[in-house]
Amino acid sequence: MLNDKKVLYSGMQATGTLTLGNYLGALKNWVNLSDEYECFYGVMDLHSLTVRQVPADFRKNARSLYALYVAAGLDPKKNCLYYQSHVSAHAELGWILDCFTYMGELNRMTQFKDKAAKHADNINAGLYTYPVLMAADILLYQADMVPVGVDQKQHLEICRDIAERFNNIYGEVFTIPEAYIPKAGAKIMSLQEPEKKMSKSDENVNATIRLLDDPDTIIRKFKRAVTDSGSEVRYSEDKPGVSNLMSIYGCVTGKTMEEIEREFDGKGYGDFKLAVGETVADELKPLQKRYEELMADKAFIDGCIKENDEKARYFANKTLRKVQKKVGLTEQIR
Ligand code: ATP
Ligand code: LTN
Repeated sequence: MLNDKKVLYSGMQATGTLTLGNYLGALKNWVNLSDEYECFYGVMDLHSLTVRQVPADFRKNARSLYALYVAAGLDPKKNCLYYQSHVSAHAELGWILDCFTYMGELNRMTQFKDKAAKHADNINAGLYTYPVLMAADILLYQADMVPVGVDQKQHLEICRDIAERFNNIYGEVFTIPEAYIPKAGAKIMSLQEPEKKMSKSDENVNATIRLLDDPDTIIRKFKRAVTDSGSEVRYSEDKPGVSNLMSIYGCVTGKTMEEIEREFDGKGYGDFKLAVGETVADELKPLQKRYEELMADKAFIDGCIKENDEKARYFANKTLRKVQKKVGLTEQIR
């Protein structure tokens, strides 16, 4: 790298407007880590194609995702924020790594099983090899660390296995990355079915808080959130609904579960849900304002994308060339 900072890599799919889960599990931590590391954050548009997309909506979602990265506090002059599909090395290394990944390994991936069950009419090969493309993303930039929510842990493990296998054959080509999974917020659950993770492609509007929801909508959704029997605000396994709301509140305010229990001692679910709603709405206000400004400034966003795509290409191609050479592909005659 250009300096001695360690490298951080992460990204999200452009499959819909980000949820509070994406924010608390990933984006907020990215911002906190962005000074300390040399950071690359991708708009993972190739991964998004594993589920059928409507082209016009998909383009809008990708752009909106890019603007949300910036609005959340990632400075595009310091962090490399780019589109995955604009760097062809991802697909190229993805193919090579496919040849170093066993079907037995991919058969164990729980995300594949979940998505295959959800999209039974479109169980495509991309969905199956999704983790290999993800490994290529990370390994191209020689990332030391990958901040993600807990649902991505298994993908990080297979990425490490592929990298180690490759290094064992060809020498130290890839840096072996570590997952960074936050202690709080790593798995925010649906507001309607608290046993399921909050997911941006959920069709039930009341199940997710979107980062672009207005304050009234946010408060209304929290008021309607499914809670458990009883009326006590207490963190426990048998109270998944309330515990999820407490995790959200804790993540945003920095308070511990005990502090929250004390704060709402003797108060009912109604007061608690209202407090969570108001706190989340306030947290998101500055991000939403910045987002509107950015979406109105086409030239600025276009300039950032162009500059960062080039930077990403430079680093990614360096690794790709090395890999091509190692496996014995012949160099192009220039
Ligand atoms: P989709 O519904 O399309 O599968 P998603 O909401 O699961 O999307 P991803 O793009 O797969 O979002 O994930 C982006 C990042 O957000 C990842 O780091 C992932 O671990 C994290 N993340 C997603 N959902 C949650 C959640 N409910 N809680 C915490 N982190 C999450
Ligand atoms: N699979 C990830 C998105 C993703 C990613 C990556 C995250 C694609 N490539 C590389 C970290 C590093 C998800 O969040 N669903």
